[in-house]
Amino acid sequence: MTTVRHSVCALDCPDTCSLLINVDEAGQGSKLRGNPDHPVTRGFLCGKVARYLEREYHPDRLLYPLRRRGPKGEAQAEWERIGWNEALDTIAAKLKQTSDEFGPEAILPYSYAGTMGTLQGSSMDRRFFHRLGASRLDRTICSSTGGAALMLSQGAKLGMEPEQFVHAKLIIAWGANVLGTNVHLWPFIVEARRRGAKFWVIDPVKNRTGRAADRHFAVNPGSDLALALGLAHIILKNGWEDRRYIDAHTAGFADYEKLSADYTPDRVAEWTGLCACEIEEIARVYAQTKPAAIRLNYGVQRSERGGAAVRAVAALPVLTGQWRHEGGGLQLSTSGGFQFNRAGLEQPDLQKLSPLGREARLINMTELGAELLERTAPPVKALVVYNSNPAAIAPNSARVVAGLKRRDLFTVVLEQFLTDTADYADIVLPVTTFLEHTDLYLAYGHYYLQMARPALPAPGEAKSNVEIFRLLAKRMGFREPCFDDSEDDMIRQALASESPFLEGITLERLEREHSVRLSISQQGVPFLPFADGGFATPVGKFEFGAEALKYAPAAESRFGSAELKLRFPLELISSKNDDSMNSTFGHRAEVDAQTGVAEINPVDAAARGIMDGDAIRLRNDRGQYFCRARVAVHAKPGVVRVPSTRWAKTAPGGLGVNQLTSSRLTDIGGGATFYSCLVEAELAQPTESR
Ligand SMILES: Nc1nc2c(c(=O)[nH]1)N[C@H]1C(S)=C(S)[C@@H](COP(=O)(O)OP(=O)(O)OC[C@H]3O[C@@H](n4cnc5c(=O)[nH]c(N)nc54)[C@H](O)[C@@H]3O)O[C@H]1N2
Ligand SMILES: Nc1nc2c(c(=O)[nH]1)N[C@H]1C(S)=C(S)[C@@H](COP(=O)(O)OP(=O)(O)OC[C@H]3O[C@@H](n4cnc5c(=O)[nH]c(N)nc54)[C@H](O)[C@@H]3O)O[C@H]1N2
Ligand code: SF4
Ligand SMILES: [Mo]
Repeated sequence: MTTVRHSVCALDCPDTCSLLINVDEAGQGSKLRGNPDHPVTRGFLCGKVARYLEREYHPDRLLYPLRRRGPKGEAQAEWERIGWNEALDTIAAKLKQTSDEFGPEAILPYSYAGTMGTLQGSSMDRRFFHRLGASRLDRTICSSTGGAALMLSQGAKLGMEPEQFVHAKLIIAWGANVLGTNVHLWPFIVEARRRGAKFWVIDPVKNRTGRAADRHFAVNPGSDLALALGLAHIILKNGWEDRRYIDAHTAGFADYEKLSADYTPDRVAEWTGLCACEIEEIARVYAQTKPAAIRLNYGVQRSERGGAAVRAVAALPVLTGQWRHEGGGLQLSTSGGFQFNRAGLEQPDLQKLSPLGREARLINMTELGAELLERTAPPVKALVVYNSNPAAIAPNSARVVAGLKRRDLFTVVLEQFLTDTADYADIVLPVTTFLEHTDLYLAYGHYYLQMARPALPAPGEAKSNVEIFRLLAKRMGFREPCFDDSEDDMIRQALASESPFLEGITLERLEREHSVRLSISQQGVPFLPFADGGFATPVGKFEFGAEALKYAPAAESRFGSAELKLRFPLELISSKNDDSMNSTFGHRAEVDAQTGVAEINPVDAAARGIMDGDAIRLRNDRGQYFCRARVAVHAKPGVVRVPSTRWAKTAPGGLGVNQLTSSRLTDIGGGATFYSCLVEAELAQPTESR
């Protein structure tokens, strides 16, 4: 008999879908689909996860612990299968030795959101590393800049509910590839349009979403700060602002008004590449259409002034009082609604019991290459990677790889597949997928909290991250009771929070209902986070923060360093591939085909003798990337777009696109600047794939 089980998609996506899967008596899964009863999933999945069972049952899934035999970095390295006892003993002995010899901070955990599960991502693992006294990781690779911006301006990472978008009469996707990266917002946009709403896109690239929009505004990369201030300039000049809302709920307005006075349409036109008339039009329509919604996504903050840009965009619904209306406001993230008891889950106080006896140093994950190659006192001598594939996805990857190749670095990788990073491991541990373990899920694109139980049995000897760190803790001799906690214990601890948003939500209720709307408003009443102020900054008001908002072009941009611009005249945007998820589907051949291209404008292609389909090379001082040219107007002149990312090992020469990107940090939040990157393109045959 086939039963239908519930699960949750754990991939790093705002939609956090509720899944249904058919499971037969032997535990074999079939027919994965979106839960029709979930208010945001609405019965469909994205293309990449609709086929997730292909990955689940893939012959290359890791099933047993492995020890390296060959040299580091060889994709075809010989691996020796070992037992769990031997693997865990080896790791524990090596971590002890490292800690004794160099101090515990010589150990570095490296993880991100390979699973968004709260337990598999930030519970037992954190306890383990805190108790060790290992270096702490500053998880900056994705959203820390935008997050810091929202915290400074709004005091909370809260935004519109997706359900409210249907009420908007104008929706602007601002650096947000909704159809590619957030497809469950789309039905709400479709419904809004059916009711007469306009849908506009602000993006240097006319991607899938831009092509489906009523209007597309091709801004220069990194110029959003200037654009947002330019819109404010026009709105204020015409008196279209909402004075009542500003007076009641904001701080620093006078300085902001003064600053925006400098951002005249003509100047902003120059910086953004839009014409002054377009800027005037956006300002007028946005200010005069109530309600208007902005879907801002993380594309905008991946450049040097990305934090200021997010703050300036977030100021627009405040300036115009859009927040007062159902269907008005902005969504960048909803994750601030999920106010778990983090201290209970992660137990940072365990650091006091470590040999260090204090809080450990913080290492920025975006700077992994330099950290592995240059850090001293102590150097990083042991690296434990899980939920991430830094050899492919971290910027300036030539440096990352050089670090991973160090023979004196002991590297453990917890993985489902032999990724680029696993190729540099000393020990690889096989882990479960989200279909195989228990977890608790927040979301960053809606307000439903979900729990999933294992729907399928773990294959081979795969174990979950939680289980592995629990076993390692025993091996290290850690006796604190928190290392005995079960998954259910930890879910209860996470929910034991003072937050009113979690009121009435228990493990038992999650078990029954699978998905529970946070207690953000009464049943049937829309959640309007800032309709009546309610900003959570120290002063309780929206902080315009004018002192931090002055526009300056990024060093690596068309208005940046003249010397660089001369040698590398094209701006590279290596934004998300529509049909994969970072490097997670790197084993799929079609992902290589999709990501192995560079979209280049006909003007730029012609100037270089490049024709559609030609083998080309993108290069700068950091590295090179071989791919095929797709000559198309999708990328505006001066911009090259590479859909990202893939496994580097299946790319020509074993070189991924992050050979080109820089590890320079953003203005706030210590974030990565993937989209501030200058390159040159030229005809070139790819070198052999390794
Ligand atoms: N299909 C798919 N979905 C995904 C992912 C994936 O890899 N594939 N990844 C997931 C992850 S980890 C994340 S963080 C989210 C990210 O979701 P998004 O933020 O939507 O994705 P990005 O591709 O980073 O950027 C969105 C858009 O920003 C544009 N952009 C780049 N620079 C600028 C700029 O300076 N100004 C403006 N206005 N726009 C700019 C890009 O051209 C791109 O179209 O998506 C998640 N969902
Ligand atoms: N050029 C360029 N680089 C980028 C970006 C870009 O847009 N352009 N985007 C950046 C962004 S926004 C992000 S978020 C990062 C994403 O980078 P990563 O967080 O590294 O994401 P993935 O590449 O998808 O790798 C996640 C890995 O986690 C593994 N995994 C999944 N579940 C589990 C589990 O339960 N346990 C363990 N141990 N492993 C698991 C998967 O098998 C997969 O190999 O990439 C960044 N890099
Ligand atoms: S990746 Fe996103 S859209 Fe696709 S199934 Fe998972 S949560 Fe849903
Ligand atoms: Mo991300």
